[in-house]
Amino acid sequence: MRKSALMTAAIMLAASSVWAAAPIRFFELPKFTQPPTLDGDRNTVAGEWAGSLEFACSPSQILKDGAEFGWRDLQAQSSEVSVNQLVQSATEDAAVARTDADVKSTIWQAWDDEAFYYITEVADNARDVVGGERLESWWERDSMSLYVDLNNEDTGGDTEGSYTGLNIVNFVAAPQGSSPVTVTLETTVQNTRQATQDPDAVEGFTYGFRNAGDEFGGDADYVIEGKMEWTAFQRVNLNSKPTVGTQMGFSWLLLDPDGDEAYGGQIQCVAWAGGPSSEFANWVFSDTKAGPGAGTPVEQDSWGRVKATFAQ
Ligand SMILES: [Ca+2]
Ligand SMILES: [Ca+2]
Ligand SMILES: [Ca+2]
Repeated sequence: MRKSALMTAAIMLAASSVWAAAPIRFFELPKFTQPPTLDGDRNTVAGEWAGSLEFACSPSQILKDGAEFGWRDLQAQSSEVSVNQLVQSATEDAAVARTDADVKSTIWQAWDDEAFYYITEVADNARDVVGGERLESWWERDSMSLYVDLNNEDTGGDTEGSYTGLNIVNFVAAPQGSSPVTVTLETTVQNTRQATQDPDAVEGFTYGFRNAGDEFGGDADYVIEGKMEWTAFQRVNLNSKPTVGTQMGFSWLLLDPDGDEAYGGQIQCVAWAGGPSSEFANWVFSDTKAGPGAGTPVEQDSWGRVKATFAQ
């Protein structure tokens, strides 16, 4: 499994002002030789997710991010590319809250001509998928959200509550369809975030869930193995299916309430999701193989090849 070697190859675009700029990072997104089985098992067949793009999404990773890319606010654990916004829940020890013992995960990603895929293995001390002020309040449930700038427009984020082309897909840490709120799609309509769980709107967004007990070091661990079809994104604002060389902006949000009545904390991973999508990380779609038979992961020369081919 490739430990996102490109992390270290992140390029820091020179800031044109005296203000620090978030580093603009590019990550090669390998292409599946065969799609995964969405069952919450990362090895349904040998090498199912081999060679895919891998990120740690955890409080300790944010400390590493801060050390590597700098801090916006050290005390608040806000690095230039990620932020720990976990909270101490009522039943949670202060020594546990906001640490890897509260929540930590690893995310693997790849694509093919039909869809984008990811699997995340999450260690959690308490699973909470109950509640939500509104049906679409996915931030009140253990879940994973992908923020994606489908056309790489770098305009989609939230600066003052005004959005342009932001899309979010949330999968809840419970079997798909076990409640009406397990899949939420948020899109932008007239500069406003609009959420839907309508079955027609979320068709093509599917996932498998597995209760993993203490498998990853927590007490209420779980796996989400998801698929997002390009045709589903084309119903939103994706101009065309990606091909080799396509770039898309992205960020991950790991939500972690632990019995909280309302918002219970989150981690923004790899890039800030709350800011403008120009701060998102970028996938560069590649024909490097992922999945069974992917063989030896491409190592240090991959960045040079991608950069030479696709550098802006
Ligand atoms: Ca699987
Ligand atoms: Ca937790
Ligand atoms: Ca939790």
